[in-house]
Amino acid sequence: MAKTALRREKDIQKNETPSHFQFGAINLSSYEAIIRDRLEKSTLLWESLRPSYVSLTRSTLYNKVLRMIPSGKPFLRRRKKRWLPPEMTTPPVLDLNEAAGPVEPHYALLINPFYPKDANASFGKHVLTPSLALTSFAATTPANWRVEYFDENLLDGRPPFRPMPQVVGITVHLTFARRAYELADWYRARGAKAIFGGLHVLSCPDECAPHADALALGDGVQLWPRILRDVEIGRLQPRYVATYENDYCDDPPPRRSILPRYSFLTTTSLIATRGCHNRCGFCYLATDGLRMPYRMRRPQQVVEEFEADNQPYAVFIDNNLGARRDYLHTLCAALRPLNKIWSAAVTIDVTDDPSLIRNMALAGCTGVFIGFESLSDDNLAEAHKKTPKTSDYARRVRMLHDHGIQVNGSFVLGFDHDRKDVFARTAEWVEENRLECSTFHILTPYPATPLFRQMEAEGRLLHRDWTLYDTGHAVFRPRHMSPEELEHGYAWIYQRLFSHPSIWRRRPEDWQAVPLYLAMSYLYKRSNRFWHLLIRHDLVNPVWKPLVEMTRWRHVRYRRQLAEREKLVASPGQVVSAGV
Ligand code: B12
Ligand code: SF4
Repeated sequence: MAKTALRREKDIQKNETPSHFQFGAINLSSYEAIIRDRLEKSTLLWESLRPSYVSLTRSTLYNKVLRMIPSGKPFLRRRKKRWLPPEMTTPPVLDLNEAAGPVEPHYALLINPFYPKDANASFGKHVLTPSLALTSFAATTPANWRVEYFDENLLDGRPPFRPMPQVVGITVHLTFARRAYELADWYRARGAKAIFGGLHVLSCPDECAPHADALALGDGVQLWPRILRDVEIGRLQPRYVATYENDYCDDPPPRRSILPRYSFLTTTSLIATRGCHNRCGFCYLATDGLRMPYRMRRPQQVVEEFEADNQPYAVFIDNNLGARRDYLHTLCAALRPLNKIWSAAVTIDVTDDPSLIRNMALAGCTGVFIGFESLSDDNLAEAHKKTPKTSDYARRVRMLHDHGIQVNGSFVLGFDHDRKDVFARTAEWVEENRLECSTFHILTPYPATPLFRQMEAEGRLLHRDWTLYDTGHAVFRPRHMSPEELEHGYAWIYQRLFSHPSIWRRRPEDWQAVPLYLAMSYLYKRSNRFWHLLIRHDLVNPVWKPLVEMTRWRHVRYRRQLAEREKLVASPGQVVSAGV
């Protein structure tokens, strides 16, 4: 029965209208198997279609039902092995026989270590915008120190060592902790002092300690000048601790001048707030020892940083820019005169306030990154995420689209209420609601979070190889499928969302916006064979720039129309927003 149904579906997708297909009135019995399979497994669509089930027109049948992704589809084919350029998987070699050169006093080298890229997702996301981990505290370097930045992910070979820096500052996340240790060991053996900071240092300090001369636990902006002063006087301590409870307005702007400008779509990673009003059990914000109350910078400080970096597009890397709506309103008012564009991560409840969405659009917001996490209310409740009902998500997405704001949806796969149909259902929902971009993560219990403790207590952790805790691997035993099935479904959903039919199905309704949308999508989603070349030859910014400028131009025109008329009539601008 199922085989016949699939064959019939193939017929229709090939546009071969079966002989007994009647225009208008449909012989439902011949399609019953397909319809039942798809409708029953997609409760969301079932609810919307049930009333018209008996009187389906041909186009409804084609568009809503036959094109729906069958729940078993992810598992029909074997997983394809994907080609990866070696420089995207393997870090540059550190020559152990390399002789030590003289150490240059008062020279600090800041390193973002290499991490292997996931071939399922876009390689482009790694060069959208830089992390602020190093530039934020680089701004506090005393004037008598020279500071340099080196990101191993920009494929310029191994970090510099001639002259040998007096201090090497390394940011450490769990996925690249091993590489950070290798780098630190190498530099220390040749006379440099290695300082570690970042999230992994906070969650696993004892693991990090043997590889570093000092650990910075918490806010580097407060600690870095202290550390350098102690190096100067020869009294470096093994641990430095700072909280995130200070007034955020006192922080200097990040030192973006040390970043290579052509290596990113934009160097303007902005941060206006820290913390989040939620405390989801799987989020890094729930890490033991990390207290990050919601703190905001003055909107004018943010505006000045945006202007000073002289880029048309900025990415807010805040955990949740929308946690305080009154603040976001004020920030939007301050950003509006700039005539620039930006994107930010917010929670979907920003749509509770339609005037806020309008103000975001008027201020240049072209894209939001939304952690929907799951389409199951049970999963969200168990993760302690305060969020509107999932049945209302579609209406809220529509509201953002109506204001020319693209939606990059982030979904976590492998929660305890996820069954094997989660992949097809999620992909179907993303396509049905025309999310321009989406990011998927396999549920990953980060060390020192409530989720980690729960998985550990239930004996469900498979290992502690942090390199694989990159949200692209199943590192725990899911409830309703095997780890292999979870990884298989994850690979399938990316493949599906990066496919030509899926990109086309999610195109904007306004045909004038389609060419730009397609150019952005193809560069971002289907160019993994070329990204390493663009990155290595500093072409990332030159290639993206015309598309960004066109987007900005369209958006400025749209905003003007939006401001003039109370009603929304104009066509939206398009830009790909960052997905992490
Ligand atoms: C920008 C970003 C990216 C960028 C760039 C990443 C990079 N490594 O270069 C891109 C898009 C490429 C990216 C990709 C990914 N990311 Co990301 N990313 C972020 C984001 C949004 C901002 C980072 C940032 O700039 N923070 C602001 C700075 C100022 O804070 P900070 O890093 O904590 O640094 C402060 C201190 O820790 C300290 N400090 C840090 N380093 C050092 C070093 C020294 C020497 C000292 C003294 C102090 C110090 O001082 C700083 C100032 O206080 C964060 C979320 C967030 N808002 O933080 C996620 C986040 C870091 N990413 C995360 C993840 C999971 C990923 C991915 C694995 C996701 C995926 N599947 O693709 C990938 C892989 C990248 C990787 N392996 O690191 C997680 C990490 C979770 C964890 N426990 O490790 C985070 C926290 C998001 C989340 N909510 O879960 N990401
Ligand atoms: S809403 Fe997002 S940033 Fe806030 S706690 Fe939950 S996962 Fe973390």
